Amino acid sequence: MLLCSLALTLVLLVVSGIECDVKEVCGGSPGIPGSPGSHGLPGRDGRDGVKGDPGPPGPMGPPGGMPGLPGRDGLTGVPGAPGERGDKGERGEKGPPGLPAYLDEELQTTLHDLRHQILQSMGVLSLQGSMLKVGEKVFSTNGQSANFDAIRESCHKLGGSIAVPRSLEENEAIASIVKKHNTYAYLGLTEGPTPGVFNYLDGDPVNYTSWYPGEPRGRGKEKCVEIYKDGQWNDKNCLQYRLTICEF
Ligand code: MAN
Ligand code: CA
Repeated sequence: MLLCSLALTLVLLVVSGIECDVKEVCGGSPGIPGSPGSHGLPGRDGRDGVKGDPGPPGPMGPPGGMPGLPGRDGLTGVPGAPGERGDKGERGEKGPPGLPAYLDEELQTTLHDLRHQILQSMGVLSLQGSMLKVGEKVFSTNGQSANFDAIRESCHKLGGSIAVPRSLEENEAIASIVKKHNTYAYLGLTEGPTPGVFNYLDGDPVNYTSWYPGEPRGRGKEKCVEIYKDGQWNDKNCLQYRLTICEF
């Protein structure tokens, strides 16, 4: 107890800064806190706050405003179907008179070029054995065999006709093709109403023949003519398969 009072007095003395003699005193326990004081006066206004977010859009206004401006043009549509062909126009006016052909340089150049190209083509075809030229005629085969009517038809479709020799030279040319293909060929000749009398297909009577000895001997029963490898002819029925040789 003595120690306690001494200590307290010392503390009090040091806190108050007053020097005094140490006395032997001891206090009681602390009392209960007093009630809070009344509220102070309101403080001054604070500074302005930061600006708030924009509010939601307002409700639509009443009708009756001016109509808006027209919108922009739409995209271009897909093209329509082509129209029907128009009527043929009238014939144009006659042009000015042209140059005589022999003075027309462009025409002469074209003719020269065409002649050259035709000769080139014929040279190649001859070398390949695809055509055989005799005078004005050209003989050619596709290497296929067929009956007389079929051969006539295929030659006609190509703008030619079934080969028929009208001279020894032409006969030899056709015979050389027959020899090469080792197949007899029909010729462009048929027997007329008179047995043993043969005509070209245009009806003209034949003026060159190369009958095998003893032929024709079909006497109306063999209306077509075949040519052998040696160039001699035999009258024959028209339904055999013989080499197609055309002339142009
Ligand atoms: C067969 C046929 C006839 C031909 C005689 C010749 O019968 O080819 O066309 O005249 O042979 O013997
Ligand atoms: Ca015969």
